Amino acid sequence: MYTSYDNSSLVKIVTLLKSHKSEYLSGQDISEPLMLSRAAVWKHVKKLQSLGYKIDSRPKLGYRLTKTTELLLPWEVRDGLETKLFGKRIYYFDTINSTQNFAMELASKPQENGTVVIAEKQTQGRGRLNRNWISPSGGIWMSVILRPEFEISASSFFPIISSLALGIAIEKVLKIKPQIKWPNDLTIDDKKVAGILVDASVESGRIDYLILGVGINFRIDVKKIEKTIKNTGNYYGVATVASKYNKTNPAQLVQAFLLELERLYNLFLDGKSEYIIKQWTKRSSTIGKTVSITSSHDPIHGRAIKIDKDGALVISSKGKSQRVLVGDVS
Ligand code: BT5
Repeated sequence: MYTSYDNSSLVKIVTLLKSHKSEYLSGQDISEPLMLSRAAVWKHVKKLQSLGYKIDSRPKLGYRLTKTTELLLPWEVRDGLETKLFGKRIYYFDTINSTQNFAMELASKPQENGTVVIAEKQTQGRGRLNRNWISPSGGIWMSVILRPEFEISASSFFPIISSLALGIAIEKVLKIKPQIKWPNDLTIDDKKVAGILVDASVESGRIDYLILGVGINFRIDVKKIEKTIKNTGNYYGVATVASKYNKTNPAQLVQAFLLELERLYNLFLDGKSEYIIKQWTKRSSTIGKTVSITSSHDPIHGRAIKIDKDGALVISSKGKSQRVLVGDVS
């Protein structure tokens, strides 16, 4: 595991190499200011290379960083992150069962408000309703801890904020416009490109914490995942946001998402949910369509009219309108 508050020699070496991108730094140039032995510098450089940094190392010249890593290492996500709260602390794993589980262990501590947990791969990624979320490397699998000051009833609006934030971030960074399928799936060409899950802990009628889980198929093998999940609940095809030729670094998308999430979250706290609903509706593929909603109750068929201030979908069916808070839309 790596964290954003590690200030290890490894991080110091990356920072130094980044600030001298056009020139070689000798072993001594690095070892002296950081008070390391040259052997230690060499060991750290090897480690950085194994983490995906391309570092050119020449016998008489020294070391030069030619390409940064694609891994979502915490110091890479922090580098250029413009948020005030979200992502101040980041925990990173190569492999974990589920980022939601780890986030849950941290969530009761006040200093973890806004903390982000990221993994390269999950072995037991979770979807809603105990479904599985397939999480191979190449995706962005992350959880955000929030200790919100709003009422419990407002927590059902949080997936709306999150899906809108992710839609806007994907559009900004990748120049493609995903649609939002109620309640919180992001789709491209009607196939699922990202899923959102909110776990809440409530104590004596107040929200203790929320954990927002976001799974984004960033650069994954679509066919491989489709084969695995063809017969699972809420399956309707898989998409990926970046093709293998797209050079966008996933850290850029994480940064844009956290910034947008923070902006919308603050707007929500300021009572601007009407604005959020309007923006969400513009991107929604659900509103205005005839839909079927399946949940633990009887299926509902009708026309999706709007979402209300609680994030519930309002369906008009046989002349009556009905609010739905949970379910899958088809
Ligand atoms: C979701 O559930 O869409 C919520 C997914 C949340 C995943 C994140 S990853 C980080 C964090 N840590 C976790 O353990 N989870 C969160 P739901 O709407 O129930 O959709 C689940 C269904 O989506 C499955 O039954 C499959 O049909 C399909 N599915 C599974 N993996 C997928 C993938 N990678 N891409 C597209 N569809 C997938």
